[in-house]
This record gives sequence, C-alpha cells and structure tokens, in this order.
Amino acid sequence: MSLATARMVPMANAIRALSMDAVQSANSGHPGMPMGMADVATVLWSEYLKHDPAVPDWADRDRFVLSAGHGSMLIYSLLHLTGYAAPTMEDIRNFRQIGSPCAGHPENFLLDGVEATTGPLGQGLAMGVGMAMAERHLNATFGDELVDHRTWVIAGDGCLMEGINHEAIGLAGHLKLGRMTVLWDDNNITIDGTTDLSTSEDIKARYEATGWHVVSCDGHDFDDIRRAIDEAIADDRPSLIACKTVIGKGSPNKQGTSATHGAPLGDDEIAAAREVLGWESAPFEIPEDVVSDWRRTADRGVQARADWRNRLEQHGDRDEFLRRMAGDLPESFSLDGYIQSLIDEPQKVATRKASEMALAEINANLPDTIGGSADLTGSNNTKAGGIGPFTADDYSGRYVYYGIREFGMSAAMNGMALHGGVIPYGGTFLVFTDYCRAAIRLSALQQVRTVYVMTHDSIGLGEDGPTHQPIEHVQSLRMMPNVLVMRPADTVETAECWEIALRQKDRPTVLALTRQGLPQVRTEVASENCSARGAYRVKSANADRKVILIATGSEVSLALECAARLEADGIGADVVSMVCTQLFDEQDDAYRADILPDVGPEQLLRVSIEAGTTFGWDRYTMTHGLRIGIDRFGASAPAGDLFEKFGLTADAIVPQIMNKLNG
Ligand SMILES: Cc1ncc(C[n+]2csc(CCOP(=O)(O)OP(=O)(O)O)c2C)c(N)n1
Ligand SMILES: [Mg+2]
Repeated sequence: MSLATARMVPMANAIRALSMDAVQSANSGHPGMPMGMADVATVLWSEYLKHDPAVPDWADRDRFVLSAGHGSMLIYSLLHLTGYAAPTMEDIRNFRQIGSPCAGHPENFLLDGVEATTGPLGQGLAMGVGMAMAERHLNATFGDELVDHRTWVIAGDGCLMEGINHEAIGLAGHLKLGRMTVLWDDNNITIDGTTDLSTSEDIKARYEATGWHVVSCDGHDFDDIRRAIDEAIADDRPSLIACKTVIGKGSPNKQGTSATHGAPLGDDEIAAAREVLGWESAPFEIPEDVVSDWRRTADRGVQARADWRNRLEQHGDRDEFLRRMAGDLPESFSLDGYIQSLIDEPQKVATRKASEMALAEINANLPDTIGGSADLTGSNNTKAGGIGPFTADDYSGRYVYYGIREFGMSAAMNGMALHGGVIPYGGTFLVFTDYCRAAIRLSALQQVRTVYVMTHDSIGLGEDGPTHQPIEHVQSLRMMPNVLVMRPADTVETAECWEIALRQKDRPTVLALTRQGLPQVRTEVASENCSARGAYRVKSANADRKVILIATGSEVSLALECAARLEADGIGADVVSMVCTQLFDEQDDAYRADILPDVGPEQLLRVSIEAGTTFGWDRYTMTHGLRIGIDRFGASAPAGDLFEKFGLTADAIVPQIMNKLNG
C-alpha cells in the first residue's frame, strides 16, 4: 500500500533535512546527492525494499548498495528513520567525527544495513553484481522458500562513467541477473560541473546494448518512480532506472549545480531550504508523525521475515543453510588426509598445479566455493573438483567464466562474500593484481573472505616477458593492511595456504603461484600447519649456524641449494620459508625470535631471496643483511635463462654470502 503523496513529501524531506544539517554540522560532506535522491529512496525503502530493521542480517533480505557512497547521509538517514538500532540521532549529529559509525563514506563494518563499503566510485555497483550472483546461486541451491530477494543499487554519474562499470554490467547482462536494479541518479552534475564537460555518451543505449532493461522516470514524482520500479521488477533482465533528478533538490539557490555536491550549504541557504521545503523542525529533530510513518514502512519486512522463518524451520536443508550463511566450514572439512598423501608421494609440480590439486579436494568437499578466472582458466588452474559453469541457464554452477574483466571479477567476488553463503575465489596473472587492486583493497577494508588465485608469479613465467613478469607486486600487496599474501613453495605449502585462506572469515588472501615446476621441499609430516606461522624453518643448520636464508615460493628450493653449498664449507645455514609475512608478524615474540634471532651480523647473517623487488626486505634481513632479488623489469626468455641472468642461482648467490661473511 502506498502512502498518500502528502505523507511521503515530509518523509523525503526528513532525509533532506538530516543530510543538510549533518553536513553543516560536520562542516564537510555531500548534501547534494541525498537531497536529489530523497524521493527515489523514499519510494524504494518504504514500498519495495524487503528488510527488517530489527534483524538487519536476515539472510533473505534485499541487498541495498549505495554505490554513490559520497551520499552517505542518504543511507544513514534511511537506517535511522526506518528504525535500525544504529545510527542513533546522536551518531548522525556526529557525522564524520571520531567514534561515530556515520563515517564520511558508508562502511559495512560500522553499521548493520550498510551492505558494502562504498566511495570508490563504480565499485558499489560492481559489488551489487556479485550479490545478485550469490543470490541466484543460493536460490538454485536452496530454492525459493529460503532465498528469493533482490539487489538494489543507487549509483551516480560517476559510478556509470568509471571503467569498471563496463565490466560489471557486461557480466550482469550476460548472466541475466534480472533481480538486480540500478537506480541511476541522473542529475547531469559531477564535481567539475555539468556532465557535458566530460561525456557525450548515450548511457541508456550502452546499457541496452549490454543486455539490460532500461527505463526512465522523473525522480521527483512518486507515481512515476513506482511505475519505473514496477517495470524493472517485471522485466527479467537486470534493470537500469534513469531517475531524472535535481542535485541538491530543495536548496533554492544552489540546487541543480555542483555547488551542492560536496560542501555544506551554509546557514543562510539551509534556512532558505527549510522555507522552501516547509520544514519547521530544528536540526536533528523529526516530527513524530513523520517518524511513525517511516517506522510503519518496516512492517512489511517484519511479516515477510516471520513467514520466511517458518519456512526455514520446516526446511530439510535448514542446518546446512544456516551453516553456509554463518560462513562456517563444515566440521568435517580438513585437508590433513590430502596433505598426508602429498608427503607420501613427493612430486615436482608448479604451485599453480598444486593449487588445482588442492582445489579438487576442496571443491569436492566444500560446497560453498564459487571459483572462476578472468579468461585464464587453463593457466590459473582454477577449475577443479568437477564443478560446472555458472550460467544464465544454470545458476547452480560453481565456476564463473568472468571474461577479461579482472577488476569486475574482484569486485563481484567482494559482493558475493558480502552477501554470504558462498566463498568466492578467482584467478588471473599476478601481474594483473594491478587491475584488481582497488577491489583487493576493498576486500581487505570490508573484512571479507575472498581468495585471489594469482599465478605466473615471477620471471619464472619465462617467455611472455616483462609485461607479464611481476616485480613489485608481491611486496606491494604485502603493504596492504588485512590481506594475507602467500607464496607457497611446493604442493604441501600450497595445500596449507588454501586451508588457511578458507578459514579466514574476515580477510582476503592472495595466493602467488608459479607457472614453473618446483621440487617438493616438505617431505616430512608436521604436527601443525607450518604455513600458518607465516614463516618456519624448512631446514636447520647442521654446522655452526652463521646464516639464515629467508626465501619464499620458488626461491625456497634455491635457498636449500645455497645452504647445502654453505654447509659443505662448514658454514651452518637455516632455511626459512617465509610463506606469509603478515602471519609471521602476528606470531609471538618468542616464536619470531626463534626463527629470526635478534643478534648482530657478526653472529648471524640474514639473507632474503625472492624473485621480485628487494624493497622492504630489510624488515627481515635488517639493514646489514643481504637482499637477493630483482630491482628492474624482467625480460623475455626461458625461465632458466632468466634466473641465471638475474643472478638467482646458487652460483651467483653463495659467493655474495661468503663475501659478506668475510667482509
Ligand atoms: C574512483 C573515484 N574517483 C573519484 C572520486 C571522487 N569523487 C567523489 S564524488 C565524485 C563525482 C561523482 O559525480 P556523481 O556520481 O554524478 O555524483 P553527484 O555529484 O551527482 O552527487 C568524484 C569525482 C571517488 N570517490 N572515487
Ligand atoms: Mg551526478
């Protein structure tokens, strides 16, 4: 039942008032977007969005993403007005201040109801695609009774202009994600001014050409907004609703201009806007009848959730569904037996192959995984364990052909992980983590479990040459907070890394894997997952210990070779496999001091060996240690020749160590 227009106007104006007052009080923020989209958001949230403010994490709720994250006051207003426990009015008063969950841009980890962290334009919409994919997959798995919801995105001109928009809508159109609707704040304004300064694109034609249903509406006419949303729901393609709006609507002297985009309106203009809107309440006060109209809109969701709860209790898959949505692995899940089989029969394979072997095990025993690759399936070795393709005709498939859309893939993975119920992993070449980087950063910031399967991790990929050979990538990803970057050395470590990655409920993992075959360095059963310590001794010094070789991935076997030569000369050398610096840094002092004793160079020389930049390795070698690596772009040649050319051989390394020891 829709409320009369006369009742809805003040509901929308409540959003406008809160937005302009909060921005004014913070003396920073973006009033234009929430004021412009207030009418659209009021219709959507009061009449369509399926949610229950009392149970924000209800699994079958609709997902709402404010892709135009700068308009954060829109979602804070909506959450408050519809009755979520937070943000409180006090939180809104403290918009953009320390301690308030009303951060500059919406953060999924600060407020229930904020489904995604947005602000980097374009990514919210792209995450919405992942949410819609997860929804269809779980629907195909558990049926309409348990999973039957929609994904709504509010996006601005900026979100549609970003390059990632092309990748995201291409994927959504191809996969026919008809339960996704993008409400475009079609206001012709960005920061620099009117959109004709920078674009002449026919956006609607582009969406149509990409397989989307497109409809327009007057974003300030409640009936017209309803008509457009109804049309979007009725169409089985994903929908773009071009909502023609006036940015800063209600601000008499500034509306329709970029002046309202990202600055407080000022006290005089706010007073004038109050006049125009007929809003008489003081800042941060909402008339009781408006509050109760807003609160009543939540009744639909309360009833829908109660009905769903009944269906869940009767459902044969209840426990499995709840396990999946909680993100817990099945209790029986373990790779111990598989790892034992690797120890029993050592093999020389590339770690990308080792990952495929681990995935065969994982995918067969963990129904939660949804894999994929950005058109490098055969190179990333990501399709394993008998999983079938995820297609528009069969959403039960667990393998996504993402196409050549690295950024779109990564953002979709974030959306899937945020949706819950699935564990996404996806592959490309490690060098193209640069294309994914902004989404990897959002995986980390949003605290989600995504696994990036990044193969061809060094010059070891050989002939494709420097465009494809990562140099700075592994180390630069290690700088990013809350990401596990893992570079396993053999089949055993690769399996251990997969197990660790799957058990991280609140952070992503990047697996850096080789193209070239590597000998198995782990041939004995360990009592624990050694890689979980981040670094551990693969080999202890036999002779009097003078050197610690710290290596990763393909260089661990090289370090073992160097150590053997040193030992032959009576120089004791440990070899430490630094699988994951982040996990090592998290170990207690005693463990770290055991692996890397805090003694001077005259007693112990620390040497790092990694086929990538030496930048930053002094963190572990100390300044007086030795750092072996590659501080220039690679070259095109067979891998063996390149390792020789760049001095990554025992012949080249051992004399440098001897020099250092004798110097
Ligand atoms: C990737 C990215 N680039 C730049 C920005 C900075 N920025 C924030 S809003 C904005 C303009 C967006 O225009 P539009 O989406 O039309 O928003 P409106 O002005 O209509 O509110 C820009 C450039 C950003 N947040 N993210
Ligand atoms: Mg705009």
